[in-house]
Amino acid sequence: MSRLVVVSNRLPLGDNPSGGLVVALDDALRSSGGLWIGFSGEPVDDPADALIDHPGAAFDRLSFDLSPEDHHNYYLGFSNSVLWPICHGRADLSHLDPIYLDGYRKVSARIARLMVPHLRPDDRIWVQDYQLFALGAELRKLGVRNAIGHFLHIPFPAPAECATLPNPAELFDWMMAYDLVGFQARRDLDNFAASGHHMTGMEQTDENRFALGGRTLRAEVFPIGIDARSFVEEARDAPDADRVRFLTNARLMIGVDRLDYSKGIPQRFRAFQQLLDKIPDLHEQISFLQIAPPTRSGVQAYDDIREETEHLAGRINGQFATLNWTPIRFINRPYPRQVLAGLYRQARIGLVTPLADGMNLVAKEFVAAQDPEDPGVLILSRFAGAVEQMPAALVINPHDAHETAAAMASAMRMSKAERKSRHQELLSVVLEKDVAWWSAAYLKALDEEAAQDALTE
Ligand code: GDG
Repeated sequence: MSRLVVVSNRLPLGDNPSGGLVVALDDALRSSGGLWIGFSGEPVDDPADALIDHPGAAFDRLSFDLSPEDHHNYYLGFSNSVLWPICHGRADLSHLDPIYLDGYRKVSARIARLMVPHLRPDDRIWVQDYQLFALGAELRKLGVRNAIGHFLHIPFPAPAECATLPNPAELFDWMMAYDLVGFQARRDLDNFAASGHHMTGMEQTDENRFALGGRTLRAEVFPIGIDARSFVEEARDAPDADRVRFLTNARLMIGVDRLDYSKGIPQRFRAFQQLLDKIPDLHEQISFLQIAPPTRSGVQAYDDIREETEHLAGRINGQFATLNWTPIRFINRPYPRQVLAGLYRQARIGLVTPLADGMNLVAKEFVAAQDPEDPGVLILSRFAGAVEQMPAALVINPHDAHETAAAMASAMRMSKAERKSRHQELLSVVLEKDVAWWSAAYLKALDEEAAQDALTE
């Protein structure tokens, strides 16, 4: 079997794999003997002009360094202050600075150059996410003819959003360098087709085939899953000591998100306020725990969202708290995975209300963690990619505080029979379409493209 080479922005360097994606790719890399390439993690003043080997894992790992300037322009700049906001429908938060785009192109070209000496002719290369859109094109420029695939973990922008990029046509040139492009949801594939046609005249020649400038591309939906079976066990075995304790009979409502403006945290705080305003009977009966570890500090929009959410939580607590009850616990710190699993299981409501999200793994983790005999209720935004697979959740528009508050109230009142039947439906998809299914389905499609290329050469 040919070797799998995974390239992602960050190289997982811990001894044990953690997180669904890392576990899945770890499995895939072990089974075909593989190589994972990614950023070493901290910018350095004098970056090595070669990839650095990290022995000690079941597969090979090579990292690249970034200078502080490259890290600023490519990662904080173009990746997280241009592509991230625009792909999440927040062009108003983007910073269009030509230095960022130059930095992105430069780093992509450098990674490609450093990779080439390590590649074998029959390697399959799988590039992850928006930080590396341009890598395939840079590898092609250097004569790499291997099968190269890309998977986008975040939403693909619709035409109106795409038009706010500084280089919409170049984005499609980058994409066309791949043999296979994977998206999280049907919505993203449709946006890709519409935006590509609008910006560049890209033609859709078949349901999953696109043509532009003499190149063809297969694009398809592969919804990412979680390591569901291990999550079920982790939740079942989570220590009792790590639970939330209440002085009243309150039920727990939980949200777990990176502190990011795409996750709709202020909107859900306002919906909770609406609930407490409208239904005083629920005072002391529901307590909202929001875990939101900060990310990407140094990007202004992230500092702003922290301030806004802290302010809102303080105001709501000030208005409604009693001696025995704090309506919102807002914690800006990460917790170990097993603690989260136990908290999900304890919760009556899982709140997943992003304004835009590629998939959202928390929705799937919450479902996997429930006790099937007495499950909690998932409230899910219609803007999470997960909604395409999980319509049995209570689906809401996160901009609508009234609708979200009504869903919270109905989850509190929902009969056990209805909770069980919704949960059964959700759990079956989470178990069936898990992360191993995702990587296997993607790699099978990439292999098919590689075989077809070999025939036409
Ligand atoms: C991107 C896309 C897509 C969160 N807090 C803690 C913690 N987490 C874990 C969650 C979950 C993961 O982080 C977050 O995954 P999401 O899918 O919710 O969101 P993004 O980070 O934005 O991920 C997204 C994903 O890529 C995969 O393709 O689904 O749409 O935006 O696993 O549990 N984990 C621990 N402590 C925390 O405090 N241990």
